[in-house]
Amino acid sequence: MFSTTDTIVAIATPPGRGGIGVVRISGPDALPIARRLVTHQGALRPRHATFTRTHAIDQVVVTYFPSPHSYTGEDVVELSAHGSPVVLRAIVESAIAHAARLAEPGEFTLRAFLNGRIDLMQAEAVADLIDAVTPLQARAAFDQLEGTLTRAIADIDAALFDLVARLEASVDFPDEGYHFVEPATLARAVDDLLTRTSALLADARRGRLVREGLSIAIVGRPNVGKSSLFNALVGASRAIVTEVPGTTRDLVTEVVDLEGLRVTLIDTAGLHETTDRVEAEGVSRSKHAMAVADLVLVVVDEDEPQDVDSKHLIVQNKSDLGRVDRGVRISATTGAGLEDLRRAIVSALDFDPSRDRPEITNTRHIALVARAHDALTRARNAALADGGALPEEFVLADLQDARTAFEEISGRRSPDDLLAHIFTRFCIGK
Ligand SMILES: Nc1nc2c(ncn2[C@@H]2O[C@H](COP(=O)(O)OP(=O)(O)O)[C@@H](O)[C@H]2O)c(=O)[nH]1
Ligand SMILES: [Mg+2]
Repeated sequence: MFSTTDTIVAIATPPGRGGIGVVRISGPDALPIARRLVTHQGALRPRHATFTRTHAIDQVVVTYFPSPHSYTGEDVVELSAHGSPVVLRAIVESAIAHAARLAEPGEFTLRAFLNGRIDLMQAEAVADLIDAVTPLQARAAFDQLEGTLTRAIADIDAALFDLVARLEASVDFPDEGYHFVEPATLARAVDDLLTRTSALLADARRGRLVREGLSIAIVGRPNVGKSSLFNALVGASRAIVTEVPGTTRDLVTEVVDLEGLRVTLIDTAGLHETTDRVEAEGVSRSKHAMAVADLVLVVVDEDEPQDVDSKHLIVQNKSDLGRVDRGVRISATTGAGLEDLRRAIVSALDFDPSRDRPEITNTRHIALVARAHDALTRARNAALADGGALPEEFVLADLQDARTAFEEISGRRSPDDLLAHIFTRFCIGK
């Protein structure tokens, strides 16, 4: 990809103005470069904040993290200045003038991975943590950063390694005259591994829901209170509400935290016949939103026939007016029933926010665990085939496939294009 031995620099805080802004320098020359940027003459004590000035514009607090006890594992210096883009850019430019290179997106975290500070799952968790919208998403990412999934995978892989080693011994020393691993014992050992990978996969759907979030479209006839419900769920007056039918013409979307899930809520123009060209376009967009949404809330305000499938949840609005009883009764204007609706939504998604948080959330990890699971299934079948008559090599090949999948999850086996794919998702400075 790019050099991993030079010294890189970037603004680590988000673009724009803020109370403070941080410039991070990492690499073999981080310390000498940083020292040339500031007026402070004495040594920079490791992990101590030193208040000084830059030769350019601002006062700064400089902190030196010597290798290997730093984010990247290399020598790192962080300079905290006032959060002014002009000041921060000036610091970065001086560092570049002293032979640092502007970092690529995710390059600090890539170095942390390449230097063995974190594995690939943890690097991906950093990106997930930064992108988190709900506390549940942040917690799931943080668990992975702390190594919960790393340990779960490592435990399975260690047992797998042990089995492979014993099988290889029995293949390499056939003259010993006996099986190191009896077929039945072998099948039982593989079964145990299968149970453990299944347990990880059991969490996968919920995990993906947490990490990726979902979209919910609000549909219904004009004036039933779709926009009012949208605003009530968003907790702000985002969509225009009037008693004039056909007020909402375009899709209005907002991301909300619904019982810990990241939900993209879509208010639609609703579904009705119209000759108005703008409204007709709105109706066609509503249909599209309905088709792609994970869940559709069909808002009604009186008894009307509805086609309902499992993707649809009937919401009877204007319960304050005391009309008929259908589906979940709410009043978007008084807020009555909104808690019930939130619960009905997560239960329609078969999601229980009170249960333990999912261990595995990332599609890449899920796909690889599934691949390992398939390989283990083949291994067990090979072990039991013909009453254990099949040579160990067959079982061994399948077990090796499973190991390869686990190694790709942790990044011990990590082709360049995979790394590029993962790390370009990061922002510059991370
Ligand atoms: N009484 C009562 N009126 C409501 C309720 N929800 C919406 N409305 C009113 O119904 C009208 C249409 O609401 P709006 O949200 O624009 O409906 P939309 O066309 O489906 O988006 C407005 O006058 C709202 O104030 C409710 O729960 N109770
Ligand atoms: Mg509306």
